[in-house]
Amino acid sequence: MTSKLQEGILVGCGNPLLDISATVPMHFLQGYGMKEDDAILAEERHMPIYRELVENYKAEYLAGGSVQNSLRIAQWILGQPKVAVFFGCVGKDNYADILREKAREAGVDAHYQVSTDTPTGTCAVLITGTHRSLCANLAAANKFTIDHLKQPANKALVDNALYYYISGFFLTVNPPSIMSVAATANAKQRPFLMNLSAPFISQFFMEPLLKVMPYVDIIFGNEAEAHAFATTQGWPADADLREIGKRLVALPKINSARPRIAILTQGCDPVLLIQHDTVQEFEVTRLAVHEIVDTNGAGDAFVGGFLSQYVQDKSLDVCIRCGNYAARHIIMNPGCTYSGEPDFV
Ligand code: 26A
Repeated sequence: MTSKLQEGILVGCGNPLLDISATVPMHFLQGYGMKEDDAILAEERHMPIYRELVENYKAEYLAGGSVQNSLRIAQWILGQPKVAVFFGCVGKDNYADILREKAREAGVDAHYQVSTDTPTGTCAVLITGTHRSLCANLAAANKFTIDHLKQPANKALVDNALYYYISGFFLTVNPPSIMSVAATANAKQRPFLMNLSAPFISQFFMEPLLKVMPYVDIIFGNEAEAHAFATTQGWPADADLREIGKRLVALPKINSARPRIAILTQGCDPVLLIQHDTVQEFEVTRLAVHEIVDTNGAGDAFVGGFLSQYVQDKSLDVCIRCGNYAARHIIMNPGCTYSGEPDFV
């Protein structure tokens, strides 16, 4: 438990998704043209996956959606409800009720837009050993509109926050909302944090990503996402993660008084913190294979742990240590869920 923070100090926008998670054989992935440790948007040909997981693979239902995961984890560590506010769009159905309840239990102040004609989004989580592959059917999540953020009560929440976090995933849904939150953050000189989220975001949504990048104070990503960004930008093919990080922080920035920071994770290899042209490494304590339940949500949990300290104005090394702590915990639990009380010190 921490000292009292302002309610709603942290605002996030994203896709509220219910995860449908199961362990599957490799041929199941291959049958759908999917790769291990990837994340994609569902196309028509992927639609049977969800029913198959439930009928043939004893699927579990878990609260998901990348930003909402991060905020739930931040709340778990903070132990004070309603520090984090979440915006996203759900349907009017049982899945939305589950997400709402899980957000509430965690202490996240979720303000969902509700689509009456589209079901709540789902994400198939295909577990193969220590890998996970995600296939999101955004459904109602894709119906989010900027009007929701313009409603007076929600606008007040955005205006009053001191920290903002939006995933790259949300670029597939509503770039104008992202630009509007980024502009608010910039006008008030408050940090705006973003995530590269998945290789396909850099591959197919580079244009809106580059539009928002000048507003991004902290960019998160893993090695595959950073490499996808570098490749799409045409950066040298032999650029390693350190070099990519340095180039990410050097991209144009509106508020040049606060230089961009990049934080790049690489599974059980050290986390890289890149500021200016310096790179610092943070060791990750490696889990034994038998301790791993699944790696779904590990990246989100890292960000959640980071945010829980960042909103308390802790130093970056404490933030990153807490990110590693949270990711480790989530890997030892199904999906992006936690058990017991946090014991981060
Ligand atoms: C736009 N896409 C593809 C997505 C997602 C997503 N969250 C938002 N948008 N694809 C997968 N996820 C979520 O990522 C978490 C693991 O990092 C899943 O719901 C899962 O909980």
